[in-house]
Amino acid sequence: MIARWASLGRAAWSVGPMIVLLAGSTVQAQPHRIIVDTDFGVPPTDDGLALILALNSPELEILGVTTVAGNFSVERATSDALRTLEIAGRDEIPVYRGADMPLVHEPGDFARRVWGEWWSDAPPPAPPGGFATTRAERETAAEYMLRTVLSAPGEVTIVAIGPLTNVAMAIRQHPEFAAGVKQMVIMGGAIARLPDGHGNVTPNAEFNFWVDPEAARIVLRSGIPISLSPLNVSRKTALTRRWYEAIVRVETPITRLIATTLGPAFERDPAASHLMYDQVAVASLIDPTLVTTEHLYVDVDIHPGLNYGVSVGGPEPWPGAEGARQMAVQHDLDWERFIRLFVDRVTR
Ligand SMILES: [Ca+2]
Repeated sequence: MIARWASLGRAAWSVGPMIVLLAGSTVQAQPHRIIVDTDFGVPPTDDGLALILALNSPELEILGVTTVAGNFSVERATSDALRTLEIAGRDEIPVYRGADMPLVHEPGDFARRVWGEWWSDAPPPAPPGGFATTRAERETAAEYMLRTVLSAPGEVTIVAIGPLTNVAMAIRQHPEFAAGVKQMVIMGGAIARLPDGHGNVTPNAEFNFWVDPEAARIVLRSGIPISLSPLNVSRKTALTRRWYEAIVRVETPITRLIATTLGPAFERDPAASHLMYDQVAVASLIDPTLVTTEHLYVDVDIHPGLNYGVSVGGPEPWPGAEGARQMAVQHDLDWERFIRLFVDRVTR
């Protein structure tokens, strides 16, 4: 009998090793069946590289890609996702267009000045090589998530690497959705209690949660088992020229794309270094032993003003966070093993 990792007795986060020992031999467990929910951009954006990592990893089976407004408009996220799948030769994977705006957050002058074009209604620019010949599906992202999860309760994992608008809408649309999701890996938040926990869009707020704080709070409070990949762990990464060169040394359609889109940055500045936010979230599902976690209650401030979109984590609930749930918070990373896995997979 193959031991199910879910029975290994871990609390809020139950992903164990994908390889189980059986009578002295190693056996590949079933791949995680995942939906990738993303504010996508063509590689080398972190979403683009994270999707390539997922595509080339046998531990993961991508059921569908859902898009959301975040780094870019949802229209650009969608056309870039379709084109990237086409370049990767994986355009059989369906893409579902999601929310074009956060649940509540209205874009102001600050939003238009800082990073991110979630508010933009400009037509998407053509991705490298032109728009994909494939189209997004007719269903919305939330409809697709609902249908997929409710038809296979307890089997589908959502890897959410953008604002959480689509997932919050699915939770709101059906009372059994949250209980049906097997687990989520979420890139989002910044936890001041742990090292490197400052924000990246406001002093304390991380971008994904700040774009849609109300959605983040709905998802974090939903009871779905969550592994949170906040800025604390993203900041343990550095995609430098050394690793870029290891990638483009291998010739594939994807590495040629990366050479085209990332090469100029290293030509301008050989010492450039890029954080790998969404790639860590995906890698932590491929191999949970890559990250160190601490179980904390995490909640998100949805009050307009100073702390809008700020995530706060603590060992016990506190006044104002009575509805907060405990989750595994990633805060450290085995960098060498992570980057070697990343380069190996991206160059396959
Ligand atoms: Ca993202």
